[in-house]
Amino acid sequence: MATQDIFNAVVAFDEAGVKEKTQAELDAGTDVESILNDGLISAMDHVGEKFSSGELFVPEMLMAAQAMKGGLEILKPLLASSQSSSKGTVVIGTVKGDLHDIGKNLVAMMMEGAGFDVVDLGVDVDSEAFVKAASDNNANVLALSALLTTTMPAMETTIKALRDAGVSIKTIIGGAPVTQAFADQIGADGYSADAPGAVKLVKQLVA
Ligand code: B12
Repeated sequence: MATQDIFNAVVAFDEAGVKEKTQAELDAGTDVESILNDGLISAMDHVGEKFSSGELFVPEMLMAAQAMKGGLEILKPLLASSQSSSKGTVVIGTVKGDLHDIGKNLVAMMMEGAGFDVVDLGVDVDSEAFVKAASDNNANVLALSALLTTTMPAMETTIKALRDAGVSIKTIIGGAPVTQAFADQIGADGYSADAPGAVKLVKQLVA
């Protein structure tokens, strides 16, 4: 099975190999969904499981995600035209006052890898911008990241702003200082401590 070669290249953090094998597979006539699901996404699921069990760490997850992105770049135009692959839309960003984006980027990459459309608003995003993007994109989930205890209150402000604006959307939060208890306290729909967990959470919320 040649999609196994793509899987193996992602797991080996070999971005050039992923690109080359993805293109070769397309040229050979393999359908886009098989390349995405059996090659790229299953490899990221595998990496996520290894991370959860403590066999791989954040740098390896980032390298795998980067390698996978190489394949996604090649598939993206074809996926956009088929329109059947999107599992939903996620708006993501780091909250107002906070410039940390490594974890947020990792969550965004893994969401893309899992087949979601991701609208990444970047860092230092105020609640008005989150509300506008959630509404404009008719998004299913809003994902908020914060790495500073001083910026965590901006998550609550954003969730309140969504309610006040009457935008119906699931909210998830994360980042090193964030906890499930805090998520419960501010009325977020979900919390995860890591990127693979964030993907699982979103899959449950949009199911
Ligand atoms: C790298 C870093 C920086 C870099 C950020 C670069 C960048 N482009 O992101 C720079 C140097 C810019 C920086 C600046 C500052 N930092 Co800093 N920084 C860090 C550091 C060392 C690593 C963060 C990181 O990237 N971790 C790796 C990623 C992969 O992990 P992660 O972000 O936690 O993300 C994972 C999960 O949390 C989760 N996740 C993340 N987001 C989301 C979102 C959702 C929805 C979900 C479900 C899950 C999820 O999934 C991710 C992947 O598994 C941390 C220490 C630490 N160990 O956390 C301090 C740390 C966060 N920084 C800290 C501080 C104090 C600052 C500064 C105030 C320092 C200063 N005096 O200027 C400034 C603030 C700037 C600002 N306004 O934001 C403190 C925060 C203390 C606190 N409790 O508030 C920390 C904890 C360091 C410390 N021990 O004191 N920092």
